[in-house]
Order: sequence, then structure tokens, then C-alpha cells
Amino acid sequence: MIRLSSATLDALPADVIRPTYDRAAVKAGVVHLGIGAFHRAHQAVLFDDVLNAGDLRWGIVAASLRSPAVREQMAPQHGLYTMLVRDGSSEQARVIGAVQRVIVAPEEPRALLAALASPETHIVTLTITEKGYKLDPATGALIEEDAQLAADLVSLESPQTAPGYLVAALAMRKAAGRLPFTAISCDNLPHNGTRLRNAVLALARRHDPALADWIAEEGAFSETMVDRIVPATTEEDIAALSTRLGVRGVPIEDRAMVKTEPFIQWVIEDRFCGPRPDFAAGVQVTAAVAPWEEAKLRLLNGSHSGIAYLGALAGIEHVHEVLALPEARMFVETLWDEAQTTLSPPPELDVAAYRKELMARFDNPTLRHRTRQIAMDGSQKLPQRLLATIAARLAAGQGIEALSLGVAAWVRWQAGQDDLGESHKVDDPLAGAIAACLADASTVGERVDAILGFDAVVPPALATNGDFRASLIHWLAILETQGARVALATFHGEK
Ligand code: CS2
Repeated sequence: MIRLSSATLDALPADVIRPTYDRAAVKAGVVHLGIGAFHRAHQAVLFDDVLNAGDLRWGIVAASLRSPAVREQMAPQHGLYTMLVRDGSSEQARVIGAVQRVIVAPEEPRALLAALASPETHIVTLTITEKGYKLDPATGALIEEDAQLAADLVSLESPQTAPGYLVAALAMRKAAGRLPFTAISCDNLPHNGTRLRNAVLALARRHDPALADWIAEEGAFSETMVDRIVPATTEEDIAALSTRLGVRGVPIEDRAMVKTEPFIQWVIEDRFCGPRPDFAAGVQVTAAVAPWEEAKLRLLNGSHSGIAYLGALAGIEHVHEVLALPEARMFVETLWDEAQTTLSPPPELDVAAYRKELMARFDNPTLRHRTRQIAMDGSQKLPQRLLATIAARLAAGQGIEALSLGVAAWVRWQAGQDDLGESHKVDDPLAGAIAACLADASTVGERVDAILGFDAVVPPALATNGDFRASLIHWLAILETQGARVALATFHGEK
């Protein structure tokens, strides 16, 4: 099959938007670690906007830290891929040209280090998922017993982790008399910049205290809030796009395509230690990111996780299908009511309007965002999405019914079977540890106590809270005996 590439770009149908700049003249000002679909539909698009506006310093050298899959999709396409924006009724196709090259780190560690240390590189962005930072989800401390991190603590000759790559490359920059790069974490973690900085400084200090001091002094780790819903691409999506891109009945295949919604937002802390692009619409550079980050994590991601576990348990495949149930909508609205009182939203954020827009985004029927995709890595997500909100509500003497139903659904998901009796793999770096902690618990109460004692996820303030415990027992008992649909109906009835 003919592939999308520099050679076929001009042949695409006229309504496909494509780069307006000369790709050969672009410099790689950005190195990105973790080139998944989210990066391709978010930061890469916003850098593509900058390139389209004529500033050619901001091309991207991207890296996969583990698998060669994305390089195999993108290299034959010269880094080109299509972003499909689906608004629920129509679809717009745009080819993004910002990614110049994909490096598979385990195969070419030197090439990645050279890119990171290059004088052309000014910004390093990361989407390595919550678990990539090697920090304890509950406390934020470095997980020294992690095998990859342990290797990086011994030697940075061929780094294994993202913090390891950053430290090794910063050492090269220091030795060459260059400034550090601005490191921008784009993962859904509270204070993501500070967490990344902590991980990098802790690792650097173990190897070379002077390097750590230099990074602390000269470097910049901006906090960010990133927002765009990017469901995993399916083979059907690729097949449909091949026909859409085809010329005179001959399909053109794009194996690196991404599908997403119209909404896009990137709030970046105004903390750079070198050049930065003049970003276009969709990017806000601001002094304080935390209020944005907290609102997004607790409203969007908190409800997303609740919808994901309840929906997946009920055997419902997609987010918009869960929200077709009136009791699920009510659950989400109540979860938002609960979360909202814990926020200090920035003045520019109209929370009521944000909630309305969010529900419409979740309702988008053409995104087909799978509940099981969002259910992944729950141990890394729950602390900032639901547990911190619960702790704040309890401290204020407020109720937590919707939030704790969400947590109970996560606990139920750990059993590896949905309400229809279908088995699933719990896709989570702590799946084994959670299963071991639940293994000897034979009653609902014992299971809740076991989870409350699981301190990698549950913070101390919640571990001993009687109201939280009672609420989890209430919901877990219903989930285990009657399933998620009845739990949602009961929730509706109790309101
Ligand atoms: C989702 C997020 O998979 C998940 O956990 O909640 O990826 C979500 O779609 C994005 O954060 C939206 O900005």
C-alpha cells in the first residue's frame, strides 16, 4: 500500500491541511521524550503552528524510551502524520510536519543524548506517563528500588529512564559550556515541573553534586497543564483514513495518524532558561499553573477515571455510551459538585461553563474513547484525581459519596473480572503489589482495609479515616454483589 510521505504529500485531496513551511529548512529546537498519540495530537501540533507562522527553529526530534513501534510507523512517512479532528458530526484532516525524526532510545542512546545536548535544542518536552517519573505516587519520593532507576543511579553511560537521560545530557551541556534546556513535563501530575526537577536533581546529586547545583541554578522545569482527549487509534480508523487520503481510488495509508477533539489547551509556567517560541492560540504562558492543573485533574481526569471504572465494570466500551445513562451523568455532575468546592480556580476559569463544555466533550460520539484505555495505570492516577479531593472534602467536613464510588469502582476493577463475568488484565505497574495486598482479604471490609493500608497510593490522612472507610465499604459491597449499573442506580436513588 502507498504510504503518506514527503513524496505523496502533494497528491493528497485539496481539503487536507498540510505544512506551509519548508520542512528541509527546519531546525530541531525541541526534543520530546515519549512520542505517543497524545504528543502527536497536542504539543507537536502547537509547534507545527509555530512553524507554519514562519519561525523555523522549533522542529521536534522525538524519542521512544522503549518500543520501536512509533518509529516504524513514522520513519517510512518521513515523520509526517495526519491529525483527524472530530467534532461529533464532521471531521477535519491536517498533516503535521513538526516531527523530524524518531529515535528509539534503547537502540540509539548516543543519538538521543546528542540531540538533547545539541546547541540547537532549547526545549525538552515529556509525555512519559505518570509512572515514567519513577516517583512514589503517594509521596513523590524517588523509587530507588525501581530496577531501571537503580541502574541509572549506578551509571548513566546508557540511561534507562527519562530522568537519567536528562541528567546525562545536562552533564554534557555543562561540560560543553552550554546552557541547560527548559524541561517541560506534559503529564497529568500535580506540580509536574517540580516533580521532574526533584527527580532530576536527586539523580544528578548522586552522580555529581556540582552538576546538581548547576542544574538547580541555571535550569528551568516549567509546570504545565495539558488538555486534549486523544483516544488510541484503531485499525478501523487507519483503514477509513486511507480511503479519505486516497487519490483516484488508490488509498494512501497513514499508520501514524491520531484522532482527537477540537478542544486543545496548554498552560505553561513562565519559566524558561533559554529561547522559547512565540506560541499561537491554544497556549497560555502564565505565572501560576497550579490552579489550572488542579481544576483539570480533579474535574476532567477525576470524573474520567470514575466513568472508566464504572463503565468498564458494566461492560460499556466507550465514554459517550456510559454518559448515555442518566444515572451516570448524575454521578459525574455530583462528583464535580464535590470536587468544585476544593478548587481555587484561576479568575479566567468559569467553572460552570467549563463543566458544561466538559460534558459536551465527553458526549462526543465520534471519538470513541475506550473506558479500558482510561482505566490503565489507576494506581498512578488516583492520588491526584480522586484521593486528594476526598482528603480536602473530609478535612472541610463535607460529603464524598460520588468520589468514593469512583474509588470503590477502581478497587473492584482490581479483581480482574467485570460484571458480565468477563476477565481483564489489570494494566498497572502496581497490579502485582495490589493483588498481593488483596489476596488474603476475604470480606468487603477486609478488602477495604487492605487497600486503605496500601501506602503507595493511599495517603496517611485517608488511611485511617472512618468516614472514607464506611463509604468505600458501602459502595464496594454493592459493586461486588450487584454490579456497577445497580451502584449507579442506587447512587441516583440516594440523591
Ligand atoms: C485520561 C486522560 O487516559 C486518561 O487517564 O483521563 O488521558 C485525558 O483524556 C486527558 O488528560 C485529557 O486532557
